[in-house]
This record gives sequence, C-alpha cells and structure tokens, in this order.
Amino acid sequence: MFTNKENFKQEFKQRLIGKTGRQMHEVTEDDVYAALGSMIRERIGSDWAATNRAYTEQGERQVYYFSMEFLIGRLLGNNLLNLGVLDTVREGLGELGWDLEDIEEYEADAGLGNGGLGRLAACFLDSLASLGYAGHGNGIRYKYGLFEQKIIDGHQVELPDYWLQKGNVWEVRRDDKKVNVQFWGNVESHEVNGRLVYETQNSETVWAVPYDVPVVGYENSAVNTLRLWSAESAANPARDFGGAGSNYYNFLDYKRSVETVSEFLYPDDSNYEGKLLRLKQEYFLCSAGVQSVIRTFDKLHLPYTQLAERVAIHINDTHPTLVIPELMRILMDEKGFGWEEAWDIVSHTVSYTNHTILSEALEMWPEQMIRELLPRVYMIIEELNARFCGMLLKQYPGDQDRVSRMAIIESGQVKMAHLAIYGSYSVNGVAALHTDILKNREMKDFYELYPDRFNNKTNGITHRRWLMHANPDLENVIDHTIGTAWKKQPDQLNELLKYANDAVVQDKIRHVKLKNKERLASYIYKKHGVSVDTNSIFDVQVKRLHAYKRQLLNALHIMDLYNRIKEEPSLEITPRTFIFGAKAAPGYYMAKQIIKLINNIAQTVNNDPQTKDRLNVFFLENYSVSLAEKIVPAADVSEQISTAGKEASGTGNMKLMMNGALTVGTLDGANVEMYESLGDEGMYLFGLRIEEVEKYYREGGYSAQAIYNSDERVKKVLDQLIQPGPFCQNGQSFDPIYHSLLSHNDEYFVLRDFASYADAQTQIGLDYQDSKLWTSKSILNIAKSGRFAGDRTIKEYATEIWGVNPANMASRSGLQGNH
Ligand code: 26V
Repeated sequence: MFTNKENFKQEFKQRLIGKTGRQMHEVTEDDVYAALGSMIRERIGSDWAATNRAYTEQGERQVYYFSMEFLIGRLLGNNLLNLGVLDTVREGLGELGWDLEDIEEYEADAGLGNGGLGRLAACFLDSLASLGYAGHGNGIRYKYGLFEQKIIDGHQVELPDYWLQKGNVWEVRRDDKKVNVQFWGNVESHEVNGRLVYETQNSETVWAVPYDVPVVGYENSAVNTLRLWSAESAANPARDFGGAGSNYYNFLDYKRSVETVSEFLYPDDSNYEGKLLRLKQEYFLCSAGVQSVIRTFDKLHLPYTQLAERVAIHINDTHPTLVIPELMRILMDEKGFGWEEAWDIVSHTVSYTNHTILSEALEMWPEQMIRELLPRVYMIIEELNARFCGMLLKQYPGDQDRVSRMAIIESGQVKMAHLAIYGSYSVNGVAALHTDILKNREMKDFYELYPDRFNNKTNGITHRRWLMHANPDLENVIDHTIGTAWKKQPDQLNELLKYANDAVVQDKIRHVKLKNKERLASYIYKKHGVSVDTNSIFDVQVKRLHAYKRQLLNALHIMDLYNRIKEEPSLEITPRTFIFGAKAAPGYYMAKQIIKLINNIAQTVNNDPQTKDRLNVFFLENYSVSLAEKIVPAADVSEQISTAGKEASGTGNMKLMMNGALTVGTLDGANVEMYESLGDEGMYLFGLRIEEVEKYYREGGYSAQAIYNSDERVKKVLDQLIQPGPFCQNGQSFDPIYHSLLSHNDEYFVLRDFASYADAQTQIGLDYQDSKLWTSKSILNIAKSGRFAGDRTIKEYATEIWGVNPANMASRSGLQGNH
C-alpha cells in the first residue's frame, strides 16, 4: 500500500488502467472515483479486521447504536481525511491531472435519513471510531434514500433517490451473516418439561442480509462497522412455489412484497402515521440487529447473564423500540430463560434517546396491527404492559388516572415511548432545555417514577467533517494560529479567543470567509445564473421545512425589507443574500406552500432593479449533506429561529457556529447553551422565551389579529400574501398561509416575534458594517464551538450511559499490517 505521493501515483495508475482497461487519457472522472474508492476501501480492510480482533480480545462492552436513519453523506473525502492521506492523494491526483474536489462529486450521497436525527447518528459513528470506542451502527440499507428535490416553477417536486445505481464501493455484502425475520403467522404453545414453549407457525420468512460499511477513525487505525440490512426473499421458487395450486407469479408477488421492506426511507419526520410497511421496517431492523448481536456474543461462550456487561443497545428515538420485546423473545423462546431473568438482562442492556416532544411525532401503533404482524412480540408487549400497570397500581394505589396515562397499551394503541422508557436503564434528552421539558412536562409521570433514569446529553457534531473537511482553509488558519491540538481535543479551539481582536488573524479569517463565499457564489451562478455580491451578508437557513422552524418568519421579514426599499428607494441597508435549503415532507401542504412563497419572493427581489443590488434570495434545491458542506462554510448569519420550546436541540446551529457564522436565534434547544457560552456579544437573541410561550398556550392570551391591526408593516406583508402584487402574480395566492396566521391564530407565534426579529436583523446589518467587530464575534463563535463537538457528547454517553472505555489500538494484534 502507498506510503507517499509517488507510490500513490504509481499504484493508482496501475489500478485505474487495470480496472477500466483504458489508457490514462481515456479514463473518465467516474472511473477515477471508482478506482480511488475501491483502492481506499481495500486499504481500510486490514485495519478493519484488526480492530474487530482488538475489541474481542480486550473484552470491552460493545455498543450497538440502532437507528432507522444514518445520514452519512459521501465517504471518500472523510475517509481520506481520517486515514491521514488526504493531502498525499490530493497532490498525487493533481499531478495526474485531476482535482480531488471534482472527483468527490462523483460519489452519490448516502441520504439514508431525514434530517437531524439521522445526521446525528452519522456524526456519532465518526466520534465513536475516532475516540476508539467499540461502537457500531445498525440500520437499514434503503434502496431509495430521501427523495431528490427539484424545484420546478417554484414548487417542490420529488424524484426517487436511487443512490445505489452505480454501486457502492464502501459496502461489503456478508452472506454468511444473514438472518431470518418472521412476520405474520400464529403462535402455538406446548409444554416441555413443565414449561410453556411458544412457536410461531405459518409465518412469512424474510432474509435480512447485512452490508457492512467501514467507519474509519481519525488517525487512530480504528475501523468500526455500520451494518445496514437489506431484505431478500427466503423462498426457493422450485421448492416453495412449484407445487400444485401455486405458480411462478405467486413467487414473484412474494419476492416483491419481501423486498419492499428495505425499499425506501419514509420521508416524513414529524407526522406519525401508523403505516404497516413502516412497522415492518422497524421490526426488520430490530430483529435482524438483535439476532446479529446475539450471534456475536455467542462466540464469546459466556453465560447470557453476562450479556448486559458485554453489550449495550442504544435506540435512536422510539423507532427501534421493538428491540425490547424481541430480545425478550429470543432469551425466552430460543435460549430458555424465564420471564424475570430475561427482563433483568434486557432492562440492563437497552438505553434510549428522545429527540422530539412534538406530540404529532410520537409513535403509537394500533394494537391490532402489531398483534397480526408480530403475534409473539405482541404477546410479550401485552405481558409487559400487564406487569407494568400492576406495579404502578401498587406504587400509586387508587390513582387509576395515572396508571392509564402511563400504560404501554391504552385505547387500542401501543405507546412506543412508554415501552422504551420502561425497558431502558437510561433515557436522555438532546439539550438541557429539552431534557427539562421531558422531566417536568412531557414525561413527568415517568420522571417521578424513575428519577435516576433521566439524563441530558447535549448533541454535538463532528468537527472533522464540518470543519476540517468542509472548510480546509479555516482549518489551516486555526493550525497556524493555535497549533493542531484542537483536532484531537476540540475544546482547545478555545485558544482562539486570545486572537479575537488580533488584526492579522482577523484578516486571515475574513479572507477565508470571502473565499468560501466566492465558491458558493459560483455554485449559485451555475444553478441560478445570477452573480451574487460576496460583500453582502450571506444569511443562511438550512434545515427541514417545518412550521415550528419558522422559515415563514424569515420569508415575511424579507418581504418587509423589500417593501421598505420600495417605499424609500434611498434606504440604507446592508446588502443581504438570503439562502434557503429545505426539503418538505411530500404530504406536508403548508410546508410546500412556504417553499413556493420563498421562490416567489426570490423571483421578485432578484429581478427588481431597485432591490436586486441590496436583496437577493436563493432557494437552493435538494438540500443534502454534500450541499450543506458547500453552504455552511460560506455563511455569515445562521438562522435558528424556531418557536421557543419546539426544537429539541438543533445541530445545524452548531455546524454554522463552528464555521464562524453568527446566530440570530431564539432561546430554544441547544441555542440556550450556545448563548451561555457566547453571551449577547456573540449571538443575536430575539423572541418569546419558553415561559412566555407556555403562558400564552395556557391562557390563550395571544391575538395575532391584534398585531395585524396595530403593526402596519405586518399588515402590509400579510395582505401581500393574498392580493395580486409583487409576491402573488398570475392569480396566485397564499391563502392557507394567511389563514394559519390570522384565522388559526398563529400557532407558532410568527407575528408575535416579528418585530423582535426585525430588530435583531437591523442590529446584524449595522454590526456587519464594522468588520473588526464582526470578525471578532465570528472568532468568538469558532472558539466556543468545541463544546458542541460530537467527541464531547460521545464521551458523555460512553462514561455516563454505556460505561465503556476506549480500546487500546496500539496494543492490538495485527498492527504489523501495512503501516
Ligand atoms: C420522527 C418521525 C415521526 C414519525 C414518523 C417517522 C419519523 C421519522 C423520523 C423522526 C425523527 C424526527 C425527530 C428528529 O429528527 N428530531 C431532531 O433530532 C435532532 C437530533 O437530536 C435534534 O437536533 C432536532 O432538534 C430534532 O428535531
């Protein structure tokens, strides 16, 4: 394997020619990507094997992170970075005539997630490997990831994301590790040695085939595993469908039905719908994952009473909650344990993270659906519910209300959060404020029952992808200013504080930001044919489109800025470029209306001669991990403007902060902790506090209509939503938005926070003009961002939840490999 640029070039050329059968001048960039990817994947192989060996030998508890989503994005650049060969490869390729950045574009994004929860899982995998923890991902290998978004006439159109079309160089199919998953059927019981034994008959069997993806740690030789399961038919067409009354078409029907289980990712991340296929996906992940965990544990030849010492199963929200009854089923039905012993093992193995308090997102499955699809699992859930309610009745005699509130099964619904809390030894929220809400409001009953079970783990992001890889010029400036220790210890970024007002450092930071803005500007030019003023404020709101995230507040404010310039053409305002990126769930009508509105605003302000030099708006289509990597480094302002109490944490806020953007935000989610670190000097706070929001909800004291009546600017903007004019051309109208604000009394307090938001934006405009002041605030943000690195978060999970230590990579066998 290559050790320097020259042998990289040598080896790469040979491979490229060997793989394509073409001469060097004939190969395409696609070929270059494929050859480079497979070369790097192979290089990872020996470390991968050695890591697994080290983990087994060292006997640490293995952590399995179960998640329906892993939004990992592209892997080439990150793997090169973590392997420590990024510069060698970049320079080598350059000498061969290719630009690594262009080559990276040939990799399809693995968009196996909706948003925050899925991206968090990906950041955690990176931190687990980089810190040397034995922590692995368990997920689904969806054939189609989150849809590709096109904007046509200002509307969102969804296209399938067939990300595997050109193959995936990173994955390894493991036929030897496949397992069976059973659906439907009926449960029979019989007595064996005085014990009831349950067996499911007439079930539909599906193969779960694992595809393993290596997760490379940063310069530590550790390689963990992300195991993604694919559903395949388990039938033998000749044997199972060859008999009388059966035919080939039955086989095809069956095959189709089986394969749909891992066909696509559900694109909705806020509205729970009790869809059978989604329940199948969840059980498929849980059953396959738990079986594989058990198989690995079996190789240790230890008694199952030691399972919890050797295995931690972490569930990412309630989606994988069925691991609880599934592990019970395996321990009792397959390993012969009694109920109490099995429960003792399970409830010391599983831990759970809650990511949302939006009631519409809480999973509740119809009892009937679980009973039919998963009959044995249903019996176990029923028994768990009976025991839990019995225990509650003893604990709270006579308090029937409380018992029904807390029950796992109630009014024909199975409440997954209740099952998850009951079956886990740890329950955590994702930011301090969110955990407080869980403890004191949403899960109050459970907190009273299990006060020690609840804890907070504020989210974090990987500085390797979001700073070092996405923003190498900033990385460079930081290295030259404070050295490189921050790369292994991101809280060392704090050292930058000393340079917040240093003229030389400030200059360099400004230069980097400008360069990143130029790069984004040329992307925008390619997509929209508009040249952007890179001296304008790049004001960025990128995240899923949701009413509570209030892209609408941002949009209404831009309409107001437009109106003010039109009324007073000589108005002095700091030129601004507003950048949006957001996917709406395909069935979320209001969210799609907001996308259309933003595109209408863009059309008008970008083309009006009076505004186009001061106001620009771009809705960048298909927001994804790789697009985020282009936008985030170029941002001056970060919009984190959710209604207080609604955003559990946010992680985009952290990425933008780490890249030196200043936040305009509410005291919501992790913004609260950012504000603790930054103070008024480093952040633009506005809007209602959570206590005020709650008071309004309790007392119904807010009137959107009153604001409409008293604030002329608000009135004008709202009228423009429904009247012909600059934002509604050709008979269009945004009636539903208008009515959500006025007739439905503005559930998310958009109008209530409007004035305060506009004031904050005015202050931003003024401060930006003072470039020394602005840059010092920007440096302050970078310096304080170490607290929001995923490494800090993962260390907290490791010590406070899982009780695990990093493996000793240096002492592992197999190191003699290829270093
Ligand atoms: C929820 C649901 C609800 C029902 C249907 C399918 C489905 C699929 C995904 C989700 C996840 C939504 C929860 C989520 O992404 N929460 C976000 O988690 C981030 C990481 O903790 C956090 O920063 C965001 O504030 C939170 O909204």
